[in-house]
Amino acid sequence: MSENTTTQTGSPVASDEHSLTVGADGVTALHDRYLVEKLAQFNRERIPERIVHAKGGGAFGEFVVTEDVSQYTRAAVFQPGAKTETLQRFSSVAGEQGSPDTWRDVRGFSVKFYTTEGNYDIVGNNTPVFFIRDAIKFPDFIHSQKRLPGSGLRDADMQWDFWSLSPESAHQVTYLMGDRGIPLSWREMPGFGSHTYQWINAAGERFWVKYHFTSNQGNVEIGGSEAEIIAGADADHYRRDLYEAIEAGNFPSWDVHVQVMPYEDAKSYRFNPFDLTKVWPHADYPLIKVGTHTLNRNPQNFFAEIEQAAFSPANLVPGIDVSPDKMLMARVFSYPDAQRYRVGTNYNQIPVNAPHAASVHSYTQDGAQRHAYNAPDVPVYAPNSKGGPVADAAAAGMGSWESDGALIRAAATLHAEDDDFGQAGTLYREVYDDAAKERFLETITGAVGGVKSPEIKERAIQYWTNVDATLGAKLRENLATAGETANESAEYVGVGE
Ligand code: HDE
Repeated sequence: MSENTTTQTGSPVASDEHSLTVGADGVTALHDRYLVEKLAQFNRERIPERIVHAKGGGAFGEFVVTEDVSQYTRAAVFQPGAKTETLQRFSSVAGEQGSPDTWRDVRGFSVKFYTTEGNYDIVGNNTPVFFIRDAIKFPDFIHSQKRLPGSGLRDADMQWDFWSLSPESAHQVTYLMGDRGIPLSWREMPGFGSHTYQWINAAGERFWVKYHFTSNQGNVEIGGSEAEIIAGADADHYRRDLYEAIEAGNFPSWDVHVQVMPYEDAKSYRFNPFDLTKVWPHADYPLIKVGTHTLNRNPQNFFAEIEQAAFSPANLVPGIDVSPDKMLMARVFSYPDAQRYRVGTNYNQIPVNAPHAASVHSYTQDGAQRHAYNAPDVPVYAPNSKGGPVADAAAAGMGSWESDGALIRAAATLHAEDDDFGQAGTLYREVYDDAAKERFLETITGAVGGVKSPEIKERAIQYWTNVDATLGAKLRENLATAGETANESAEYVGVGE
């Protein structure tokens, strides 16, 4: 037998079909407390969607360490044989909550590890690089990829104006306009931590690392026209694919690798290793396997467990720290700030965000929606002589780096081979085969073809000429012959972060 419907405070209610009225046809009584509660709760069902990465999906899983990387990090989550519960969320960047999954875009790849030393989050993407290298440009970048203030429409001119005036974007845009821009599913794409992070071993030695998640389902991509059909037929294609695969017991997995750079190499490496627009070629720093991450459990409640999931690069554990990447340092502020606004001050007490295997002892207290609290005899201040929790630098296992100088606003130091277009050109020339190059040209012809301003269009052609002169010439030729038709067939790029 099913249970009685109740109010939020647990008392049985009379009807889910009829409001309380004066006679069958009369006015509605305001003291129909259940009707009022039901409508009021309904009005408050939505929380602000994420400003970026609004559309997504996710699942729970397990990370198992199969190798020994203990010479690089003391983090418990990466010690040989360790098994850790995880939550992963995938997302598109620029589209809103209901936007089609298969719009061309970068995909978010966030993993929360519920480790014995506290939660550790890797909040990355399916590409190893990013569009910009200084956080101060991020809001402008995102504005240019979202919607015009007047019409509320996406706009190719804004996108290409920003990109062509921000040459550091070339490498990421080359990934985005390439096959990587539309995976067939979240299961069939790779993930990257993208930034350089710091690992610290038990002896206190420091290393720079980059994370790579290699899909055991392979990387499968689809073309623009197939993606458009799927977008129309099933806007939730990725979300459905992941959910159904897991329901069917077909658990997707990724092998987790790191590239490890000795601490001292950073100073003289040919690319600035803290520049998020650059990769470290594998020939310089090969992939070292760590373990395997498997998703094996669907959420029971999408809102409670996925929408309210709060990922942050600030969620670090002993033996892992950030690096001097200007983007990363700003993200450490931005994500918890976003969660306090989006979910609420005490968002870390919601079950999906609370640590599982570690316990919380802190001097923070109160605030909206507080659930957890200290025992009454725990002092509310530190330092104290009453046996309250004590901070311990050794236990925190923090990283560090040497830094000195006056406060200035300047670009980071260029290393020997740093330039904006070099690695983009290498990706296009050496990684893309002939067929991929053809598809790439077709995609950028459609995308640049959508630009109305001749000045911005010319700058966009120059941008691709800087990536590769032959590519630029072909694009110019295509746009000239396509003429007006290029405008009509412009591919919409749902690109963002
Ligand atoms: Fe994000 N980003 N981001 N980002 N990002 C957010 O956090 C931000 C960046 C990424 O599954 C927001 O909770 C700034 C790089 C993912 O819930 C926000 C900067 C990379 C997700 C935010 C960046 C990412 C986000 C939106 C420039 C890949 C989804 C709401 C410094 C390496 C996480 C929220 C999830 C989400 C800010 C750049 C990936 C606003 C300021 C680089 C996967 O806080």
